[in-house]
Amino acid sequence: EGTRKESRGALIVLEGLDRSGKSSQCSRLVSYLEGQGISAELWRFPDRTTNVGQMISAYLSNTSQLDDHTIHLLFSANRWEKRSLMETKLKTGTTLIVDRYSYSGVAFSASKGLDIEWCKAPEIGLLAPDLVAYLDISPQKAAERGGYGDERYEKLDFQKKVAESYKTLHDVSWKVVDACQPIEDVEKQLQEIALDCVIECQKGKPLSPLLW
Ligand code: FDM
Ligand code: MG
Repeated sequence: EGTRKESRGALIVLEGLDRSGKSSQCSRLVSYLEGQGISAELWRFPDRTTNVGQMISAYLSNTSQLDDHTIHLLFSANRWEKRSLMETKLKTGTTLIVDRYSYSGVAFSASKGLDIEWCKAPEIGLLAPDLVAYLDISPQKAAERGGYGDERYEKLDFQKKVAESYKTLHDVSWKVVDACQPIEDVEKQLQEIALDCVIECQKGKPLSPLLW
């Protein structure tokens, strides 16, 4: 009835280097949650389907060149343009499993030498994740997995810088998962921490803005 507060969904973000297994773990996690009767959707940033996303995609595939600040703000704009839909989904009870978010935005741009505080500024006021799971793998191990594509940033030297930038962003609330374990073990750990998070949100943990 009208007075009963529906429980909200959780905003769960997976971060990590390229080839850390984020994308496959995100889809496995969505299937798992759905199997538990939890409404869940897979999201990813950049979201290449929007106009801004197409500009980002062209930049990543090296078909366009953009100033480092400009592309940083486009990545941020790509999150801002999805913010209100994100809030609606969460408030109507859908859990979002998000493949990369603001932390990728800051880690990748800071790795090019941009001031880290400048990088964080446009992210302020986006929705704060309820959980950040970091799939931890060394840049060397990730590179050994093969499968780096031809996109900008998919190079060992740059990934080493990104790994260092992620380290400066880590805070105690992050759940660090060893991404070098067998894929099923990584999956199990993510299921446990995600389910705990979903339950916490169902119990009324408030949705809050990202503040850093
Ligand atoms: N990336 C991703 C950024 O540089 N900033 C961002 O804000 C985001 C979300 O884009 F190299 C980088 C990270 C990666 C590239 O991401 C494309 P996917 O996950 O490989 O599509
Ligand atoms: Mg990639």
